[in-house]
Amino acid sequence: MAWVATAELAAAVSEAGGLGIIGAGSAPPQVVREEIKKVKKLTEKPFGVNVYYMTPYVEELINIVIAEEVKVITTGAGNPGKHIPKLKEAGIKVFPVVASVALAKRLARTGVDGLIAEGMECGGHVGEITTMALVPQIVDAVDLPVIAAGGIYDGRGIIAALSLGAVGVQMGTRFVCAAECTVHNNYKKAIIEAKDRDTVLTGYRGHQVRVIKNKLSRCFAELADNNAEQGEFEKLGEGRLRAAVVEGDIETGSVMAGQIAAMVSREQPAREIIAELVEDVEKVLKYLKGL
Ligand code: TUI
Repeated sequence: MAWVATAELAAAVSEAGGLGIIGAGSAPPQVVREEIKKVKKLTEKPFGVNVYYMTPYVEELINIVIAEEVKVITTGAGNPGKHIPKLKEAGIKVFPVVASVALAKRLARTGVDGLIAEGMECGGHVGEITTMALVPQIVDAVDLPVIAAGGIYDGRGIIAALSLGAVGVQMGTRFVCAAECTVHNNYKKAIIEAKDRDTVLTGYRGHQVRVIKNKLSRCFAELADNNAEQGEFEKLGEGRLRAAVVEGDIETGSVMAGQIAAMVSREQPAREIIAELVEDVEKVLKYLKGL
């Protein structure tokens, strides 16, 4: 979660028993390095960094995670294949996010440690397949641990993911409303107030981004209706995530959130969210045994 998953949130999640991840997004490499240093001051637990492959800084970011001895990296929005040998040599666990079986199979041959199968219910940059359909296909296609992402809010979602063959889950949207998440309050409020049909896919074909509907998403829809060129989509989207996250511009900013935004009803500390998830999983298991 670029701009959203900062050091404070990553440290709080790791402290609470999860694996906190810093979202590098398209931030300048020096900013990411500072975030990494900040997490190290806040926790001794392992944490990860997500490298967004559409940033122009991929090479620098790879060198930074190696130099800072980050334990785990996840990758998104691209094929990290060429960097795997270098990362593995440095002893880093690598979990690329994949949205298709083809890329999962390709990356499985490169020595990655596992894959994150992300369905299109999630917020931000998405693929085309839902979590329910994608996870079992990837589980069957590779001999690696698979983590499910997209559309997971509570114990029901976690058990569903495990039933599909995943060994764990990645959650974003619910943690945007964690107390430790430093996004602008307007951003959290937009998620808390969202209803089931309030997110929409925006952007150029093949580069779809899920956001909460607003003036910006309507402008994107207009571009799509007019068959605009990719460059026009890029121009409209420039700086819009930062505007929403930092300035709280939720009307003309890009309020990235997944479809489970509708289930988020309040801000909670990360520790409370994780404790609630664990308790909820036990409850769902009991329910299933009673069927
Ligand atoms: O990366 C994400 N989600 C993100 S990154 C992000 S930052 C951003 N900032 C401004 C505008 C747009 C985005 C917001 N959300 N998720 C991981 C993800 N990766 N989802 C889908 C994929 C993916 C898609 C295609 C991974 C690989 C892929 O393959 C490309 C290829 O080369 O085969």
